[in-house]
Amino acid sequence: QRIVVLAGGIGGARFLRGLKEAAPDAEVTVVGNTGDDIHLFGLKVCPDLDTVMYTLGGGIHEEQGWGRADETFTVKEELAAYGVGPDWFGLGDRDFATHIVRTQMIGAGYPLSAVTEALCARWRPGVRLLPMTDDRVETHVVIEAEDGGRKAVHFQEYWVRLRASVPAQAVIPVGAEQAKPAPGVLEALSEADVVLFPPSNPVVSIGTILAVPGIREAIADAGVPVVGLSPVIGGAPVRGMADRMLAAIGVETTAAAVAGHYGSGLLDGWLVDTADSGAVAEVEAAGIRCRAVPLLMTDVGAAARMAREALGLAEEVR
Ligand code: GDP
Ligand code: FO1
Ligand code: CA
Repeated sequence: QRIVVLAGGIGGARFLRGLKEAAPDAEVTVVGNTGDDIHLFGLKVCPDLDTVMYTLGGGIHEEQGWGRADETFTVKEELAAYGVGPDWFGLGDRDFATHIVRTQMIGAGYPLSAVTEALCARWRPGVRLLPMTDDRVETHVVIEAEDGGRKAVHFQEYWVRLRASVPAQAVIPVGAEQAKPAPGVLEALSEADVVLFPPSNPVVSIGTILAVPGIREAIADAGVPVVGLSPVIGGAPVRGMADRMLAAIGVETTAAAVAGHYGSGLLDGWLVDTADSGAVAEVEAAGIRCRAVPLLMTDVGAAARMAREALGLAEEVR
């Protein structure tokens, strides 16, 4: 079975770990979000690709959900001693090595997809990890400026420096319109037996991937079941700032509203948490098959049960 998963960082990665347990013989291709990528200290950092790679490869900081286990911060301290910022983004020493290898290869002319494959030769995530595009796409968030006007900041500045403490007025995937899907993305979608949307951020993870021209069309053209899992439980994201991002695009923070945002033109099936069983009828009325099952990824076993439910729902709608 060939499964394609559109993934952000933590929500995507933890789901994928469950999917690998639930479908050990499946050939899984992950299309990863690169809109969160940021250039710091001359290095290219790809948080969502790295979160997937480290989580599936056994290098992740488990509690934090991003970055490396057993991390140290000597380089960060030395940069601070030079007064070289930004000081609000925490890059650890082990993680720095990844960004150095990546930046060096890109400087030598390799596209991000080839670089990601090279990094995965070490981590062996057990899935084919593709960036959504080799082109530069950067998610920016429009917020109120000090002078009362508007300004756009990088998504990482909005989330990590500002902790999403101010409302987002708009979310813009800068460069997405001109971006091309990375090699292998459209091919994987055309050969897929099922497409899954893990409980990733619907705006700045899956929404950004879908903003790359050709990807949404390839999903529809594949003609196979498309099943998603809600990242929203009981009217709030399980973690992160999805509520702020959804408000910026005028979508309510409910499991049903997220399904409606994707729409029946894209989604065939949708899983909501048992706490949201009241939303099942509303989602089904919108033409999307819906089931309420436990959706908290408390451990790999729980994530595997979610993956089995998603694959089961895919068979129901096939
Ligand atoms: P990010 O790039 O690290 O923000 O990760 P993703 O975009 O892949 O996933 C973020 C989303 O995952 C957030 O909106 C969370 O609500 C959701 N999420 C995290 N943990 C869980 C969980 O255990 N269950 C569900 N249903 N959603 C989760
Ligand atoms: N998230 C934070 O909240 N603070 C950080 O200092 C931080 C550093 C960081 C470094 C590498 C990396 O791969 C991820 C990192 N993250 C950090 C997570 C990241 O900003 C976000 O959680 C995702 O991009 C949100 O989708
Ligand atoms: Ca992300």
